[in-house]
Amino acid sequence: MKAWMLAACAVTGLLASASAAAQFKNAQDAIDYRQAALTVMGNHFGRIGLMVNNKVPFDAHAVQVNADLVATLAKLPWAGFIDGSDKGDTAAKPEIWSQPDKFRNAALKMQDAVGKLNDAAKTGNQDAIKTAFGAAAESCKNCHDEFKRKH
Ligand code: ASC
Repeated sequence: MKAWMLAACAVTGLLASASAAAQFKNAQDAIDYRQAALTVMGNHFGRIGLMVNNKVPFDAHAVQVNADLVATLAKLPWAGFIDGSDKGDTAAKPEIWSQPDKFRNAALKMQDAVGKLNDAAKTGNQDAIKTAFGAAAESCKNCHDEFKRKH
């Protein structure tokens, strides 16, 4: 990628985050948004899980479609963790806001893991998909263990 492209992406990223809070009516709206994003992402991740765990027949094309969706959807939830949205109908722990670097790192790890799952999906190699799926699931679990309250 050319340097100017990276710069353009960085600026777009900054604008996306700068406008995030203004995009929500209130804290609950932001909570609803991030939960919706995580629900849809989990649904498509789960479809791959069914194949990886031999609950439904392996279909390389279905893995590709779902892994590509997951990689895109994984970018979404973070804009919903706005200041003040620790209060409301949420399982988000206060550590998300008191340890933002740690939370950001966990979020980036997940995005890296689902990016690798998407790479593996493109090869169609079942073993590579299985390994990458396991690592991605682990990144979900790690973040939930640290930052999501158990009901
Ligand atoms: C899913 C899903 C999660 C993760 C997690 C992996 O399919 O909805 O939250 O996987 O259970 O440990």
